[in-house]
Amino acid sequence: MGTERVIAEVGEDGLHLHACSLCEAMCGLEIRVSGGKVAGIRPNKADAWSAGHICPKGASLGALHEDPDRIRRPMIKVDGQWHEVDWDTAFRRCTELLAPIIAEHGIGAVAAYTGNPLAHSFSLSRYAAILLGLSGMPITYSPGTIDQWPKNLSSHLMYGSWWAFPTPDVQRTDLLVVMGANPAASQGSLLAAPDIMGIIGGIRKRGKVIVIDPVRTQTAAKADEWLPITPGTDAALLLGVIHAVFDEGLVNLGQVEQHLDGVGELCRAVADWSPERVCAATGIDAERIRALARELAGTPRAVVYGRIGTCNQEFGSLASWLIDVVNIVTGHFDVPGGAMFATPTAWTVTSQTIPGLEDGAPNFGRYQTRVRGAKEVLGQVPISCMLEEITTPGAGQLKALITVAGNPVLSTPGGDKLDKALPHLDAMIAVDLWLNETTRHADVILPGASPLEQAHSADLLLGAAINSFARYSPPVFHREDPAAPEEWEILIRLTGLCTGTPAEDVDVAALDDGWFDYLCFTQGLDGAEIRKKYDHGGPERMLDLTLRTAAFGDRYGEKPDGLTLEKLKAHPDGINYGPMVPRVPEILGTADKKIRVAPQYLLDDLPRLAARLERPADELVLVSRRHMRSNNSWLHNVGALMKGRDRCTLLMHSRDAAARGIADGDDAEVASGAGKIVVPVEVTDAIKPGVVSMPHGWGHGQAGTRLGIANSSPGVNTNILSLPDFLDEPSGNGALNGIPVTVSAAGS
Ligand SMILES: Nc1nc2c(c(=O)[nH]1)N[C@H]1C(S)=C(S)[C@@H](COP(=O)(O)OP(=O)(O)OC[C@H]3O[C@@H](n4cnc5c(=O)[nH]c(N)nc54)[C@H](O)[C@@H]3O)O[C@H]1N2
Ligand SMILES: Nc1nc2c(c(=O)[nH]1)N[C@H]1C(S)=C(S)[C@@H](COP(=O)(O)OP(=O)(O)OC[C@H]3O[C@@H](n4cnc5c(=O)[nH]c(N)nc54)[C@H](O)[C@@H]3O)O[C@H]1N2
Ligand code: SF4
Ligand SMILES: [Mo]
Repeated sequence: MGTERVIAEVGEDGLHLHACSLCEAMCGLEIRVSGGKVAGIRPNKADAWSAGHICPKGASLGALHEDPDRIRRPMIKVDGQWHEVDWDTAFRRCTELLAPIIAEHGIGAVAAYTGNPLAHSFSLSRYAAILLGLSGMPITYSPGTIDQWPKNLSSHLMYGSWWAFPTPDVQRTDLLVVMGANPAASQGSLLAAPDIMGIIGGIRKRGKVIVIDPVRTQTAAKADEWLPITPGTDAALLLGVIHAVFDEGLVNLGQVEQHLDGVGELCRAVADWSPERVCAATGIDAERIRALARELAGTPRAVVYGRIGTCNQEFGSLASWLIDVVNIVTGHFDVPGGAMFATPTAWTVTSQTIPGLEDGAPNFGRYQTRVRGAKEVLGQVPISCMLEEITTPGAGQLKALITVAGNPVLSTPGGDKLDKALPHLDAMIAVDLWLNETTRHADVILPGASPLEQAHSADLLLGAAINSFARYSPPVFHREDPAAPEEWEILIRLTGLCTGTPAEDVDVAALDDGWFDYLCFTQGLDGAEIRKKYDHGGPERMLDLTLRTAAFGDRYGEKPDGLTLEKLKAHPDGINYGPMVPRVPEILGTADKKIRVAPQYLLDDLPRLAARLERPADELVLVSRRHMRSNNSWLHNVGALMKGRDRCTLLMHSRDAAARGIADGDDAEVASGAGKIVVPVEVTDAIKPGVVSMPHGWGHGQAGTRLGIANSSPGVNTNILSLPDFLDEPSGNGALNGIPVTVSAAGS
């Protein structure tokens, strides 16, 4: 490999090996530091996982770190003015604000919203669980219910394991069907794979790639075939495919056959759903649907992969379930080249079963929301409920909010109304790095470290990784204030505060030990004994535990060659244990170790889909999209990523535009049952007529934010159009795709 690399110590000039925390591709990076500043970021070709892949976002981590707008010291708001304060003052302020609310109204008046970056931080994700689990807050919110909740639900019901997601084995498949995902932008979701578009290019060379999406995305443009589908009808299409598989005698249950329960019910359930019945609603010919069934059944290594377009929609749970069913009935489940379960190198708290929900029971609605009466599903209620819980007076009204790494004002349905409601809270504490559309409403902002001041190790995403992989990267820089608490400590202090101890007095080490002991207990280990092996607590101790007690771990000496954090640190390019392996039945959490292919809870939702087929077609519906150079709402403050033309546009088919007298670049007014926005139109033929598409995460330029670059190209917030009660009913997930809208030339 040429000359030996010399790796610099934390904070020193020279070469650092790090990893990008922005998406599931988890690219390994070489970061050159000179004069205490980032001099260059390149892909690490020797990385055992990503082997030299990078995208423009990874190269921008230096700009994120150096962003003058990034919050570096805690801030408190007094009489509407922000003041930087020391940490002790900030924690005292949290106590002053929260303690009286809890004393008067109880902990039920406090809620937390924990956002997407948690999934990319081994530390935040492990410690957020303390806040969510031990603070006593009865209801907490997250973007999970505008993301993958339908998939959690189908995995819970089918496999008795709510975070076990069948992952397409893209490295070894010869036919990939992509539904409602655009990896060319997202780089893969619930599919951790480095250079996913390179892998897809490889599938095309040896086989075929089909994209089912209302938009001819960059992924579709690079595929063999694009099947434009009517938004929200994936479940109907999949039922048609499964019907054809049974009808044409193509069923092949493969090696999981003996582990399946409910195949008879499945066969009866799909009997009514012929391709001929669903073709009009889906917009895909019956013959094409039958041919798809034959292609899938006839290709030894084939797989259907569905992602956010199949979740964030009216029938997300049915679609999530049926994607797995198609893979099962065509012999592409738990086998190389099909849908497989990953073997994570470290386990996460999400692998724990929720008490009362063992065995994949549909035991939901254990509590309801106060205002809407929305039922809890897997411990979450729809995020759109948070607004009404703040604005509706009465016993149980939400008086205080803690946000951790989230920007619900831009990211969630009705964010514009949330924006108006947040100032009415009695207290709001934000754990965040920027003064943005949400955090501007806080009373206290507690900043964590920049991505280059944090150690990195893959976490949640290992559960959907195409190779079993582990890597630990130390921070590149020390924090400016070496005494600043890390985010895990902030979360522990807030947890303590919720349970009655002033934040500044919380015994951080005791809570950390208690949580560690509990995690040890779940592994059959005695925490007090195990703790003796460590001279410090915190996330690294937690990471070591979860590595050592996972599939490749040394189990504290039982398997001397096994993985430990120490060993991982000696391999800065990471350790790759190779591709996915069959895991049925061992992975199943169902009592009888069977896969439930036809859960009654989901069968009960079929009449709702049948009613949808009878509904007259909407004139126009809105779907969402992502762009390679953004990351939900929070990368728009990086100049290098904002170059080029405006990305916050409405994509509209030329026929639909012409019918409304709209030309490319014109401003249009888009209206839904929830609100109205004005946005420039990009006229195209790369979208199904009757569908328009907008990116989310825009709508900057709000007074009181500190986002110099983002605010100069603000865009508009598409979630003003999202309907708070338009849901995938079984999971409570928001339907942010398929929203009926009208579009007219602005000012007409
Ligand atoms: N660059 C970048 N990468 C990201 C993110 C980002 O914001 N920017 N966000 C990250 C996050 S949080 C996530 S969850 C992932 C998501 O990753 P992906 O699931 O790949 O998400 P998108 O790129 O939005 O692609 C969703 C596709 O679904 C299509 N679609 C909409 N409605 C329907 C429908 O009813 N049926 C079908 N079949 N398709 C439909 C849309 O047209 C779109 O092309 O990306 C992650 N990666
Ligand atoms: N219309 C529409 N809306 C959508 C979607 C869609 O497809 N369409 N997708 C949805 C999806 S999948 C998701 S996941 C959500 C995302 O919803 P959110 O998680 O609420 O939104 P983000 O924009 O990811 O906000 C991340 C926040 O974390 C902060 N942050 C970044 N890094 C760190 C860190 O290390 N520590 C801390 N404490 N804070 C940090 C940022 O400043 C920002 O405030 O958006 C959803 N909204
Ligand atoms: S954002 Fe780009 S560089 Fe970072 S992990 Fe994803 S693909 Fe890699
Ligand atoms: Mo997401």
